[in-house]
Amino acid sequence: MNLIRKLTTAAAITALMTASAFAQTVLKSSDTHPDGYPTVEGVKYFGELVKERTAGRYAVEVYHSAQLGQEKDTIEQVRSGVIELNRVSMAPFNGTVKESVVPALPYIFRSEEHMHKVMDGAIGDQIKAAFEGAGLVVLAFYDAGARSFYNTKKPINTVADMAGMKFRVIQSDIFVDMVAALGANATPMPYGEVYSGMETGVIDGAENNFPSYDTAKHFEVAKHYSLDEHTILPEVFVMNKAAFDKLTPEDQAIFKQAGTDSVAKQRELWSAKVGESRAKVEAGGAMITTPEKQGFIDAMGPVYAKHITDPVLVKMVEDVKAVQ
Ligand code: GTR
Repeated sequence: MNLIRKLTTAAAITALMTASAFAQTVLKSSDTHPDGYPTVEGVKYFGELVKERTAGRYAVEVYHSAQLGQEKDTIEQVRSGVIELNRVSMAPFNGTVKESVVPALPYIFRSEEHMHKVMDGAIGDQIKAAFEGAGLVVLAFYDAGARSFYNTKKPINTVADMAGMKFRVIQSDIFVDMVAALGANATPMPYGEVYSGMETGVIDGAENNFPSYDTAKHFEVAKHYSLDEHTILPEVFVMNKAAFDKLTPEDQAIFKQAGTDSVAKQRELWSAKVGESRAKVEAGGAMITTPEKQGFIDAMGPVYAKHITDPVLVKMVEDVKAVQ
């Protein structure tokens, strides 16, 4: 009797374990960066929190290193539901979600603290609401520091040094027009093609933060990094809205909270990574210069004049500036 009871209990436990194992839903998330990069780790941390808080019913698998494709393609995948999650930059959404233009504007933020205040507050909520129109739920805004120009040819000290140079930019018209306003030429292309583009001379340079310049090994071919810090462009971690809507209200709250909780973790990893990458690229031969930044700021008038005409965006820009 005792033995039978023991066996039955063991069988019941096994059955339960099997059932819960089968009940687990694994959500796919994409990232262009390699394993260990702060955004990849931020999403992994989100996944751990979700797994813990749903008692293992949900788990997240991060396909890092562009395993699922380049950023623009993976945005299509998450919008159509082929994948449930995605961590990308804000800029490739500029043509789809008009409110995403504002944080991508050159010199809109005075500092990273200013950007945090904006994205963590009412304007951040306004941008989140706008993403729903594109079939996406924003789970987090992550840090990506400041983007600056780098190139294979020469140090850039003033706007005049930019004349006629050819830069790869992230896939957004704001960036194309920003480069034009500086007297240079912009070629939007996928991130994964930038290294060879610079190596073969198709482009003279690109623009990014230190961790990307480091981990994509761009510093190996483009030694001149000029700290013009034209954007403090946040990253965005999104979920397919239909997949989110299928969750129970309790699980939706868990996902949202895990997203919020992963921000602190990502920001902490990010600030450590910036210093680490800067040291690494300098050791690798990169020459970092601080250009005359005011000239870059003053050249941005046409970008604002062209892209900030919609009253909603005009108001948003004013609101961002008013955030202290
Ligand atoms: C990085 C960003 C990536 C990608 C890349 C790019 O800073 O983290 O998501 O957008 O820039 O320039 O394509």
